[in-house]
Amino acid sequence: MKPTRLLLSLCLTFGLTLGGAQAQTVMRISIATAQDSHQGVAIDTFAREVEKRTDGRYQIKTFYNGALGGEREYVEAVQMGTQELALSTTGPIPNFVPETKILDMPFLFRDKAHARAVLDGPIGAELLKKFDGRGFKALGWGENGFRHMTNNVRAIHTPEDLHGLKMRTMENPVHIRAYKALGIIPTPMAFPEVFTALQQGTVDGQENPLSIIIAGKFEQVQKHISLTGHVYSPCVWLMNPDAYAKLSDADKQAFLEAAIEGTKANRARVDADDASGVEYLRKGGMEVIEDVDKTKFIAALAEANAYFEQEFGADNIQQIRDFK
Ligand code: EAX
Repeated sequence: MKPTRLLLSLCLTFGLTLGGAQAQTVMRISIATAQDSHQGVAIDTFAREVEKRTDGRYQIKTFYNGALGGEREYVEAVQMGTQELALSTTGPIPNFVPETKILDMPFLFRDKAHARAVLDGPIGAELLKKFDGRGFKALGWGENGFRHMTNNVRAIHTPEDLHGLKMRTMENPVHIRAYKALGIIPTPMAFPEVFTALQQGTVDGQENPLSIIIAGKFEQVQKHISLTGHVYSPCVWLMNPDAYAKLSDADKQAFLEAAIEGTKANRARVDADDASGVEYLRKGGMEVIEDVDKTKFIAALAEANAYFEQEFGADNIQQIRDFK
């Protein structure tokens, strides 16, 4: 029996298919790194969990390697509503939600356990609320990892070894101020351009977690890495607030839980990369400096830290440092 025009128009109006099943809503999420990475496994898990937890009402199309632009571009797209979801590091986030800048301070976190506890606790929850009203619904925190210095000029043992190096940085004002204090010549650049810039010598080096260095195959274009661990880099799950508001309460919960599952997979991959990364990069031909005296780097940042205490509040910084 041919469906009547009325039946067809009712289906189109209410998003129903002729079989009666509800039509699927397709959303997009993107990252700047490869699918085979700690961020790739995060969004793949998220996509799978959303579809499972919404009984297929939502399909999440995943995009990798900056296919939808660098982090700043796709974060803007989520804010404008031309893209529903993103997983971004806090690199470009200070341009949208300045309150998060405190998280980007060098040597703020003792280790990953400390950073994860802060982000998963009341301090992290309070910062997620700061995204409201700024054009985002922040679904939760993820992880990029502790950042390390790589370059093609010299092995980095002390801050003095950094003097004069032209290093790519994220477009992050906290990082840029800190790295200048270390004597670096910072060159802010979107991540998709970094490999070529290193290959062509436009910059001497860059800084990123082992997970990024491995996924980005930087051992092919960088000779030296020093495990400075100078900054802990969070990720954040972002959703366009109008897209979030349209979800039923049950589906809102499904998206929040999917982000939690995505972060579990993300953090597990960071732990795996941290465990195997040094040997992997050595085998890939990099000189790895593991015994970095961090106290010298912290001392060289004294002036920058004094500025950060003024900007973020010494008490707020201490509250994070003391969090157990
Ligand atoms: O997701 O831009 C960066 O350096 C970030 O750490 C990351 O690689 C992009």
